[in-house]
Amino acid sequence: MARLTLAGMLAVPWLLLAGLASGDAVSDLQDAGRANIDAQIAKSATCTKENLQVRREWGDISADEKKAYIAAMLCIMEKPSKLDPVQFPGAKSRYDDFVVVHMNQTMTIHGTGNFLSWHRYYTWAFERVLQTECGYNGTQPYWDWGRWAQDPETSPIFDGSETSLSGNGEKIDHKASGMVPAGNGGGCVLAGPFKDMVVHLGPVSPSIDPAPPRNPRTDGYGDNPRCLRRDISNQLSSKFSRTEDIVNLISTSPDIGTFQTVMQGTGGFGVGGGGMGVHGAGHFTIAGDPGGDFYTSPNDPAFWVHHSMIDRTWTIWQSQDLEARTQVIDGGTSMFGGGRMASLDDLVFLGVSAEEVYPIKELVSVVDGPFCYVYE
Ligand SMILES: [Cu+2]
Repeated sequence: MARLTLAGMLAVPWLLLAGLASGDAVSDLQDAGRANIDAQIAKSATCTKENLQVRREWGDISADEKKAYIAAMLCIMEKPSKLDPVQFPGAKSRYDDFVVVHMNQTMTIHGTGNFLSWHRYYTWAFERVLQTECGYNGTQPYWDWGRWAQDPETSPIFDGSETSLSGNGEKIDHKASGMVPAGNGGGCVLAGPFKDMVVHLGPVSPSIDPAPPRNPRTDGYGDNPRCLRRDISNQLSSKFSRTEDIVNLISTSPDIGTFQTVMQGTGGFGVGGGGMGVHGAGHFTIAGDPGGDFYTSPNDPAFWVHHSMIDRTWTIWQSQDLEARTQVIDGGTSMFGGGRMASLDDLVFLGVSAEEVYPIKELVSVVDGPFCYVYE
């Protein structure tokens, strides 16, 4: 706690300076680190200026680009699953394959040393499947939480229009669920491209009132067809994922352990506490079912813009000092402890979502290993 309070105090003069500069303070940090990434590209044998992909914010891409991304997602929701239907009867589509791999590994990829690298590879694998199996020509967009923190419901991501990722759920009478406040929706998503989406897997760890129907199987892999529900509001985003929260996270985390812990939330919702962290704030701003379910959250189509922003934030943090901040991880191998410390040589498996298995050390740079992309 003392360290976080101190970090908060150190951030104050920085924020005052940032406030005077034009533009977004997170983008300023991104721009400041870009030369370091460009220098790395110049030395790379696999990632060059020619094959470099650029990921952009949802609000900064054109209507046609948004529609192409949405169409590719709808396309992989139509492609058959590659998983065994006896073992995973609820996995109906290629999209569901990604949900299953996350469900399978939930306990060993959160609050662990591989959290950031695992989700980087996972988001990249999803982007690649959109490109290779559904002819998508674009890249994975991201959701800049700070840009829309005061009113996510009217953001171009969640405004319910045909160029959004669908909007809030229908407003229903409901209560808070654990740490998740009752938002402005709670019911089925009724507008936008994903209004007819059918969720099959889970729930496993739902955090929405009323609770979704139970899965026919205790492991959540059974078929449990239901609507997509959301419960969006600004209650968390306006407190925990503002631009200044992101800047604070990036500029006051001296090491990877601090960075990933503060990002994932350290509890302590008062002044100086880590609160929900930008990771939890993003997930529980979407909320609902499956968005608020720790295991099945990737089943909400907005998962990917959120995790792309997680990855962007990590990339910006790394780019401030690439030498010291690339080949470093911290943490164990199990969420509940009891495992050993994670190692850069630990392998990341994504089952049928990605054929290649990489050690973490090849997944820590956005311009090395399988990756060749930057954020703008
Ligand atoms: Cu996850």
